[in-house]
Amino acid sequence: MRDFKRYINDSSSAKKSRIILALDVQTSSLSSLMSRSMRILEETEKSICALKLNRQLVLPLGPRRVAKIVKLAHNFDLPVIMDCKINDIGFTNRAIAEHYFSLGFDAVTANPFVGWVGGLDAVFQSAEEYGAGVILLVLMSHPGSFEGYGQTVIDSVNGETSPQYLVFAKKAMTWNADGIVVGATFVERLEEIHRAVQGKLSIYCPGVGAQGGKIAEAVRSGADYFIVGRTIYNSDNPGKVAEQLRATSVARG
Ligand code: BMP
Repeated sequence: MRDFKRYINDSSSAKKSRIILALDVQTSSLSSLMSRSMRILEETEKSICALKLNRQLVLPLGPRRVAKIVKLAHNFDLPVIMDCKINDIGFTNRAIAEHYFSLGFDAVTANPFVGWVGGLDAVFQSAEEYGAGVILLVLMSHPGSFEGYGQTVIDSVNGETSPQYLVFAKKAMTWNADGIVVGATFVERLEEIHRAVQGKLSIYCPGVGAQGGKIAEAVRSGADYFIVGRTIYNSDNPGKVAEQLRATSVARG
């Protein structure tokens, strides 16, 4: 059975890249959406270590075409993450996770706000059965993220207070998650979370480029992988931009 952490780590070493392509392209017709998505993946595959799909691609394309994109990525030895941010009761969560794993996805994202018992336990069980990964949202990249992930919470056992994102980072370690999502837009918080997880969890950072975050700063603050969409696929030359980002993602100092 495949281990997702090893799969993406090996891919990252082989490609010398920490860039994950977020293929969120939007076009006026379904056929151009498929061809453009495939073309951008082909143009960038040498510079990325994984592919991430979100629902703005999966909903219009449907399962059959999505499976083709997943297969193309696998032909390039790239793991594929479904960014479905699972967020429901366990019964529903399991069904969602199983549909994506059956299409060939190697990992899903999920929201720790729903908790473990009767919530995310089903996602982790399903992932284990399929040899897939689960990546948890710890601090999202948009400003409103602090309304939830940035709240100060009180521990019901010892009365200590801490930010919600640190509680989620600790839960992610307890639950043996395959990684956590932290916005590259908040480098000080990224550093704080990096210290808290002590290298035990890979940190996936969206928010560079279009959302204002910077790869070099986030690397210094403990980011392991960068999720990049618009900066790559909206450029005139996605292959060249992905290659520039790849070089920055692995540069020292
Ligand atoms: P872009 O580089 O175009 O901003 O894309 C970022 C991608 O990462 C999008 O698919 C978005 O849904 C996702 N994402 C994010 O931007 N912030 C988060 O906190 C979590 C995400 O999954």
